[in-house]
Amino acid sequence: MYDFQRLELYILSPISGAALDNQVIMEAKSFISEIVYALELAMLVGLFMSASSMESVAKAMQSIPNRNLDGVTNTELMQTAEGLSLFVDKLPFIRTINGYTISPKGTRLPANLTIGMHLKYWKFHRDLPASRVFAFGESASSATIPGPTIIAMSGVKTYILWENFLPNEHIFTVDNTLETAKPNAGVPTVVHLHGGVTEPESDGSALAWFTNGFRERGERWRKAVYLYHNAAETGTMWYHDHALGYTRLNLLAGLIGAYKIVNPRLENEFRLPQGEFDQMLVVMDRSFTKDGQIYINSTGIRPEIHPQWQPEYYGNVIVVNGKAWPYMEVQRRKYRFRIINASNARYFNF
Ligand SMILES: [Cu+2]
Repeated sequence: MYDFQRLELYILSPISGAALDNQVIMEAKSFISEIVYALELAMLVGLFMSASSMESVAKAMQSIPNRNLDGVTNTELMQTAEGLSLFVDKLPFIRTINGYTISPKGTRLPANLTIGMHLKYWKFHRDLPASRVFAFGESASSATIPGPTIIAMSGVKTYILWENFLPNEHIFTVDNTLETAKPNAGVPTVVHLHGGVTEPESDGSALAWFTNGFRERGERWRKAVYLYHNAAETGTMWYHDHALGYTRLNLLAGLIGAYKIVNPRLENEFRLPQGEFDQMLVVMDRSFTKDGQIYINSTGIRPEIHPQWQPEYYGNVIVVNGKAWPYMEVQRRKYRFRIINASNARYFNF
């Protein structure tokens, strides 16, 4: 637990000319130690939330009229959020998958990865029943929220077969009056690498969606195995679903994961923390019903036009690396934090 209010922000020089990279160093004093966080912002907009500012969010949420939202009230959602003790779950270190291989001679070579999208149950908090989610992973049992962090090597290609194992029915209400992907059955998905410099046929066009087993495909679908050139020198990015009309729901369900391009020469030059000290923080807000399910109001703000459409989503529980209000044990040394705001609409303050 740190008092993030005391963070100070310093801008270091960008490590490359690429617009994707801004190196930011934040210096923080905690009751344990003085630690330095390095934050790499990759086209990410938003600030991040402190433990102490969560109370003010809770108060602001309470001022929202307590409409009857398809049987679930804001009071119930707030009670669920307030019932969760802060800092009881340990911050998970998201599993990493290398997007490259190393030959016996030490040459870095392209890797072929297979990552699926699975329905599973996920514990967001010690005291919350498991929630139904959609999650990225190599199998349903290993799938996580967020999905595995892919570590790509600058200049070395990564091939990924993205597979859809999702059920016929979505876990949220789909508004079919909107312009959406319209398969006969199943949940349409397609993966976009946010911040990537990617060839069009691998870029996750909203119209390149596909359902379970590629049974149905959108008009822009071209191929199953996506190619990432990893042309940037370094970068912190994220991958997420991008299917037409489904993106907000599929991300809310959990189809989010981090992706970083590394360049050992540059990172060594700047002596940046590596391994467990190079920590990805994927931040997202979610509301939960008392039985632990992710909640989105499906009554629509203009139900006479679009019965389920909600333009934005604000949840009242802050989730980092898949756990609500986690804590992190740190050593007395430098850490690098790569913070991704994967919320729909919420911005964060330190
Ligand atoms: Cu994006």
